[in-house]
Amino acid sequence: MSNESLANLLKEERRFAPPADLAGAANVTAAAYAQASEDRLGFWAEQARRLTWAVEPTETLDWSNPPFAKWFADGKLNVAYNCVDRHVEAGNGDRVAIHFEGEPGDSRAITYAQLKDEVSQAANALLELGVAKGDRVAVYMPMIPEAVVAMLACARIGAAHSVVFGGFSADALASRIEDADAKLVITADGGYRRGKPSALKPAVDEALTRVDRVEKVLVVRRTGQEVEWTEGRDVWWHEAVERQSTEHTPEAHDAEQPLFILYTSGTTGKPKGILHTSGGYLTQASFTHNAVFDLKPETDVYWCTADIGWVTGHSYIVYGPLSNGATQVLYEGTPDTPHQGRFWEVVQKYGVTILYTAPTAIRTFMKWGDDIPAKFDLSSLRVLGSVGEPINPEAWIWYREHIGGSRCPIVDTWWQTETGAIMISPLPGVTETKPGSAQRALPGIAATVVDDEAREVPNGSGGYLVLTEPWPSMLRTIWGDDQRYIDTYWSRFEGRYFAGDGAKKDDDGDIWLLGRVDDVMLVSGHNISTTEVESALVGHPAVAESAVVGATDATTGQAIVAFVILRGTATASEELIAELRNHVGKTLGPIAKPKQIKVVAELPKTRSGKIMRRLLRDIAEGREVGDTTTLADSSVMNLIQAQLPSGT
Ligand code: 6R9
Repeated sequence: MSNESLANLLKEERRFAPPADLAGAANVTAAAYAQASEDRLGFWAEQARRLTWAVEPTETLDWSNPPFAKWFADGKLNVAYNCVDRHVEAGNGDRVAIHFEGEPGDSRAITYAQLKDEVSQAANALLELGVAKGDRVAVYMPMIPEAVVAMLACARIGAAHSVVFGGFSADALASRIEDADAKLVITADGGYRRGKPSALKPAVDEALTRVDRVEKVLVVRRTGQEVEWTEGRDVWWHEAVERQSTEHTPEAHDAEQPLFILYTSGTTGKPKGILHTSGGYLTQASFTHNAVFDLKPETDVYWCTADIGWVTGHSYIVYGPLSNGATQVLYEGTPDTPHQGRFWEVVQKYGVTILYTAPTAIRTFMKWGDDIPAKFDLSSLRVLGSVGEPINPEAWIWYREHIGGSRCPIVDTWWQTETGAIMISPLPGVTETKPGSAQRALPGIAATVVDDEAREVPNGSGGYLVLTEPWPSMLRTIWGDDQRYIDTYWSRFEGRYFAGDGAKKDDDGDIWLLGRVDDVMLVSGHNISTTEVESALVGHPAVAESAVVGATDATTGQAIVAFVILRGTATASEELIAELRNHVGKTLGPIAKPKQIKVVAELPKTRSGKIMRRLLRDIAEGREVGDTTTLADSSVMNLIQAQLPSGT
């Protein structure tokens, strides 16, 4: 994206100042940037004191063996104690930790005192089942409170959890169980999805025909559906956990005790087991959740719509919010069951004040129509967050107007499984926001954009996003493969962390994310980002969503092929396609005009809502479609192919 002719892409001029009342009472002010830039390690040492340590750390960062970091290494703490017990000890045991809303409409409120009892019981049960400190436990669960309890119980006893998306296949589950060498699997009979029970246990049974180190399977009864039972191996949660004592003394673990492994979906090759540890991870999860969402634990009702199988669920459902004593909503199901207003009904029911969701969801709501959220009372909302992909400016504006009542600041948060916590984001009481930009590295974080030769690019230019200093919640390695950790993240640019994302700095030095560098297109010698063409398309009133890929082309090297989903009111026609091509040409310049535009009903997405462009490239280039195991819905590819005339 070094090309001059594209330097003015995404000319987005709209600006939104933080609301005065929020700015006046914000948890974190502009002073934090200055403080952290003067003394970055001192700043993080201070943030670590948000937590309760059994042994206070005296050392902040050990970077003597880069890229292997140790943070707060001589400190000791218990992560579960920090997320649960200490709030009870501080007199907040009666505060609701989790408002659980099941898809069928069943609900349950769990206070911090109850959560403490349940986590303690689960910890006792894990110990009884033979799990010890240092072991790994696989968690394959629906979005129910027991999933949170299971993760915290592991943390409490010092076993690392490896959460695998409930939607992944037996194959994907087996390879992750094997790679982490998990001893126990925690699962459920099933969960509710799209109005019916969806089984989980059969995938575990099948996975365990392929791996032999798993000793026990702990099964939560959620749907009551029939399950196969392996005597001696399978244990019901309600039998093993509920009879345990509610007393369990949390042991103080080292700050660098492994907390969890989470596999990144990885578009190619073997999935990478990203390893996170305890003290640094919790420090940054807690700090960022407090700073970016401006959480006031006494009054806010927070809701992150992610699945716990995604890193967003780990850091912003479990560890960030609970370490901060938040009251939050946990929703089991899909946004359109039993109706397309389900999310807004939940916001209204619980008086949600902070909502954190993904661009893919926002674009879906746009497609469903403005009239749906308009039927609900959303006036409790005060901060809106976005994560997972670049948010197109038009989706950002829609989110602000139709969900945020044109009053809530939007925080577009850039981070990764590997970074563990938010890295680049506006602060809601400080930043004048720009639709489509994550803007600025948080206090204590160092990020920039470099060119091919690792030179920092000037404002107004694009290149590769890099992180230039270690940060507390950084991944410590790839589980079992230190060399791959070095090769993947620390070898492209000497001494810097290569995130794999393209980015641009605007004239103010604010950062705009442009998508994965593997997705960047090269058309007649020009680098063009998929994100920018997609945003131009979504900027047209007929388009709800789009995915753009570069397909091999004899004359131009790559040609831009766009897949679009139309808004409810629009119909496909040759005139519309021509109009969309011209619209992109006008917005971005003629070079960015898609050669082909294909109208489709769905796009292939991962469970966390990321578009899998690799699969669309296969279609655009007329190849057999590649590995679809991490797709949320594998039938989508057939649907797309069936919709397109053959040979296109
Ligand atoms: C948290 C999470 C990481 C990749 C990342 C980038 C994309 C996430 C983004 C964003 C633009 C944002 N991404 N947030 N791109 N703006 N606000 O998503 O982790 O699943 O590991 O994905 O997601 O491409 O590199 P993970």
